[in-house]
Amino acid sequence: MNDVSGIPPQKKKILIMGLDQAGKTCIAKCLQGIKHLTAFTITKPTMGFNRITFHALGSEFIILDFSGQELYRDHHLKNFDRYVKDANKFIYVIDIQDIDRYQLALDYLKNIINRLPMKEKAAIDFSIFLHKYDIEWDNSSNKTGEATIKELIKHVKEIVPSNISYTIHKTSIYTVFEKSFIS
Ligand SMILES: Nc1nc2c(ncn2[C@@H]2O[C@H](COP(=O)(O)OP(=O)(O)OP(=O)(O)O)[C@@H](O)[C@H]2O)c(=O)[nH]1
Ligand SMILES: [Mg+2]
Repeated sequence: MNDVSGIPPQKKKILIMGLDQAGKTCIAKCLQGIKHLTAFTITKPTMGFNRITFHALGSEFIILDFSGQELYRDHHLKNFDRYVKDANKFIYVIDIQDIDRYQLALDYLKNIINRLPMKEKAAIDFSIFLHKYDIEWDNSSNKTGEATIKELIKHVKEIVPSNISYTIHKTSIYTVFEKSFIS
């Protein structure tokens, strides 16, 4: 479909992966510009994956929001080259409050990277979200908490090969509402 200028809108494909409960569906909603609180409090686990299409900034965005449940992880990995084909952005989400499952999250990341085709390895915009980095969590985190995150980042850097360019972000859905607070 053409836009008013006659130029076909650019399609941008974004993949979001990570373990179950990491916050991927909430992040997908943030990316769509959804900001009503119930969208983040009433969530149910994704089955398989959600395919979300929306238009913004003159582009058509397609988000593939994958379930992180164990039941689906192998299937996603087996079909990963098909899903990731022509993707512009890949977001891997780690729940930083789920310390007990850091290793599992790192193993899954490693498996995904191993299956990344050469073309996408070179071209994809790759981000790792250290998610649920809520203000309260940040404020309450003691030196041990900070050290744990530093260790996690160190492991992420060991896993992602140097030929992939990537960025690491501290994220929280609560920052979406930050500007609405009066005092
Ligand atoms: N504290 C906190 N909770 C969050 C944040 N983002 C999401 N959550 C909560 O985390 C839970 C899981 O969120 P989802 O977005 O459904 O998680 P998911 O990664 O899509 O999970 P699956 O679909 O099972 O793979 C929900 O109860 C959310 O409200 C965040 O930034 N901070
Ligand atoms: Mg989900």
